[in-house]
Amino acid sequence: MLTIWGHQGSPNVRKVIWACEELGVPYVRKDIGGPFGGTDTPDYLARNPNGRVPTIEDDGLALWESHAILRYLAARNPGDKRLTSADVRVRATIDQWMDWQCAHLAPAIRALVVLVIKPRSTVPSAEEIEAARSEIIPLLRLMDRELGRRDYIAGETFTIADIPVAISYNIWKIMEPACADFPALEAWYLRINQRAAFSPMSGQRRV
Ligand SMILES: N[C@@H](CCC(=O)N[C@@H](CS)C(=O)NCC(=O)O)C(=O)O
Repeated sequence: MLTIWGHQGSPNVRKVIWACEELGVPYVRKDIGGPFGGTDTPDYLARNPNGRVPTIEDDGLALWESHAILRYLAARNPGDKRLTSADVRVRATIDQWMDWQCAHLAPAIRALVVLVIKPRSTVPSAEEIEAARSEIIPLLRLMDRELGRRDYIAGETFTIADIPVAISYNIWKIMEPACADFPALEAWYLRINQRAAFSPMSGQRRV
C-alpha cells in the first residue's frame, strides 16, 4: 500500500492525493508537517532529507517533490496513460506546464497568500496587496489565452499538468471569489470541478 506523508492543508500534498484519487491508487495518508510537525525527526528526514511534505513510500521507494511524485504516479502502471501520454511531445508539454506552475504561478500566488491569508502581526497595505496581485494577473491571462485554444492545459485531455495549476487557481479563487475576468480559465476550472477526484480537494480554505 502506498503511503502519503503530509497534512491535507498543504497544496503540494493535495496534488498527490488528487492524482491517487484520479488513478484509483489505494493509499494511506499520515498527517505530518504544518500543524502536526514531525518533519524534522531523523525518521522522516531519512525518507525526505529536505524535510518538507509531501513524501510518498511505495514498495520500498521513498520519493519527495510533489511534481516528481505526480510523474511517478502517472507512469507507475505502464499500461495506464490516463494522466499522461505515450507521445514524448505531449509529455514534454505536460512537464513544461508543471515547471511553469512551480517556477512562476505558485510563487506569485504564495506571495499574495502570505499577505491576505497567513496570520501576520501587521496588516498589509493596499499597495502591497495590489503589487502581489499584479504579479499574478498576467499569469492568469496567459492561462486564459492558452485555455481558449484547448480543453486542458497541456492538450485535449486532463493530465497531471492540470493538477498543480488547478490547485493554484483554487487558492486564487479562495482569495478572489468574485473575479471572473478569465472566461476560458473559468470554463476549464468548471470542467475540473466536475471531476469526482477533485471534489474532496475543492472548497478547502486552508492553503
Ligand atoms: N517543491 C516542494 C515543496 C514542498 C513544500 O514546501 N511543502 C510545504 C507544504 S505545501 C511544506 O512542507 N511546508 C512545511 C510544513 O508544512 O511543515 C514540492 O513540490 O513538494
